Amino acid sequence: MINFFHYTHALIRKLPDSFANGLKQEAPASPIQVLKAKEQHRAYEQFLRSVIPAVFTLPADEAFPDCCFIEDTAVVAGGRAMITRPGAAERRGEEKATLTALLDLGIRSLAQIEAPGTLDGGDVLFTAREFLVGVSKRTNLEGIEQLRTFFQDLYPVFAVEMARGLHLKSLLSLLDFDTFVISDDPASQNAGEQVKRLLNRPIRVIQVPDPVAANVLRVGSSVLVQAGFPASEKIIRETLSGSGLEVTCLQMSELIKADGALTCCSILC
Ligand code: CIR
Repeated sequence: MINFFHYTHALIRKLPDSFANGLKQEAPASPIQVLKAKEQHRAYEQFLRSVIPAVFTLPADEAFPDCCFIEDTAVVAGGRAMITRPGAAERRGEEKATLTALLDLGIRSLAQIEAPGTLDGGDVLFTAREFLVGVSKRTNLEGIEQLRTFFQDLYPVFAVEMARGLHLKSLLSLLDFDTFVISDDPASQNAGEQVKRLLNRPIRVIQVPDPVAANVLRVGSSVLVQAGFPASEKIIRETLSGSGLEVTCLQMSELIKADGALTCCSILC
């Protein structure tokens, strides 16, 4: 438990030239600037390299504009990997490169979500004790059942109904053991209420005003937060004050336009 956030390996995948053609819930207010997106993604990679000993960068595949959102292609925990079957048909196939990379990392206990199951890694929040999995447009009950079966001897799986939002981790994320971040958005609050009911132990829920800021990435003693949301950043900094955890802010404006969050650009194990 004590080492939970101290990952030794990370997988990331380059941001492709075709990035602007990726899936979006809504057309962004201004067009995606791909070169800027690449810079932002490189800064993310640099951050990971500063806190994780072994970071492996997979090449982009131009046929998959969303391929940099590698989190959606596998769930890795307890030395095992569940390769996903992404909920968006356009993204099916991205997971093949992740499978090869995880085999190269020496992970031998692998399974794959089979049709009609679908599951995106962005819907899977691992707390070190259990999985919380969003039932979303991308992840269905069949996919969740397959995840549950694969990990049944290690971790329980709890399904969280999502009123709205792309992925569960766009509604809430983990700041520390038993400390979750949610936003003022009703869908995020609803997810937070369900998590409180599902987990039979006291948890702390921190609320921030900006929906995008509900997705933080905790690695070791660092917490990565979205730059550009000062009110949310202040709350997170105040929460962490005196904890020994260090906040790093990254500007990810171009990835946000493609519904990308901070957790979605890596698989950590
Ligand atoms: C998609 O719609 O699939 C991508 N444009 C964004 C995926 C973001 N993934 C994540 O937050 N886990």
